[in-house]
Amino acid sequence: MLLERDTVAPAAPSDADPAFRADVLNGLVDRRKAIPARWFYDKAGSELFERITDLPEYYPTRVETGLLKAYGGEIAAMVGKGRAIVEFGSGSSAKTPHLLRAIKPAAYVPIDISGEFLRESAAALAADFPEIAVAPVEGDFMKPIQLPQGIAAMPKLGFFPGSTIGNMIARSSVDLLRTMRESLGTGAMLLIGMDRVKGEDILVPAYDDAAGVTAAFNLNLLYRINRELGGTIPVDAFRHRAVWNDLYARVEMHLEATRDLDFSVEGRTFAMRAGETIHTENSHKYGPRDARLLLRAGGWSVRREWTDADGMFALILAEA
Ligand code: AVJ
Repeated sequence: MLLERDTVAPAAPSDADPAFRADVLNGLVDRRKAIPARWFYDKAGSELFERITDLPEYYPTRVETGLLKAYGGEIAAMVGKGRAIVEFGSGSSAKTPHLLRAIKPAAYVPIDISGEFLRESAAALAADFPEIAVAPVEGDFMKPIQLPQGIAAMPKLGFFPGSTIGNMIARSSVDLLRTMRESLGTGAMLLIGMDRVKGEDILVPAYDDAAGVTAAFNLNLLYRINRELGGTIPVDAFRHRAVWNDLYARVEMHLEATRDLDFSVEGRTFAMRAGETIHTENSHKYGPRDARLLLRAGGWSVRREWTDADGMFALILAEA
């Protein structure tokens, strides 16, 4: 007797985010598999990222927060009064209070793709700063942003901390800087954080911590694919890898298959050999002149730069 057998997983009813679905399926079909880093940030991923920022090995958040605290007064003096602050990829908005206290803007617009996370942090900030109009915008900051009505007339200060720009290859970061310039309008300024090139002995542990939080952050992407796209990825057959790519001046994160395996996502099947990886993140690092050149290419003139004593991280103020 011929046994009936399910050969293909039934396609999940596609109430999934179509952009997520497209990025995952296109990324897995490629010979060199890669999924854009922006998909790390579902609720669990955003929470894991917050834990990363507290890790002893992950210096960027601590150093940048220190710079904001130390130089908030100088930044405020150069930025002037009456601006609205627009933060790109605000996440938990953890660094924002330091900037709001120094600059005392009329309005604050956090933009983030993780809607739930965005609303929670915006509400907390609004309670702490009752004199500032807080107007969150849920969306992808890579696309031109329609800013809320009330703040359209105010001059803007874009705030793009955390070296988030480092997730983009050069061409995309130039595109983004130009899009930001357009979204922010005439007379805009931009305060951007950029992580510096430094030794592998510091860079690699920052992305491969002893407690395994970064590994959990990376692997969470596979759980998200399984959950939201009806995937059958054997997550325990993957391991987290962080490597310094010197030619491209970036730390890369990968998910490496520890054995030959196959799985399906939305009814399509994929096979991977042991050692093959899914490339999940680039985190580019910049020398002082690299950073300034990138900003100029994106249409911004650098006004000033602040760094810590060890030159780990830079905060750069530019104007349109
Ligand atoms: C949020 C993009 C700045 O690249 O350092 C941290 C993300 N990935 N650990 C970074 C991240 C792994 C982070 N950014």
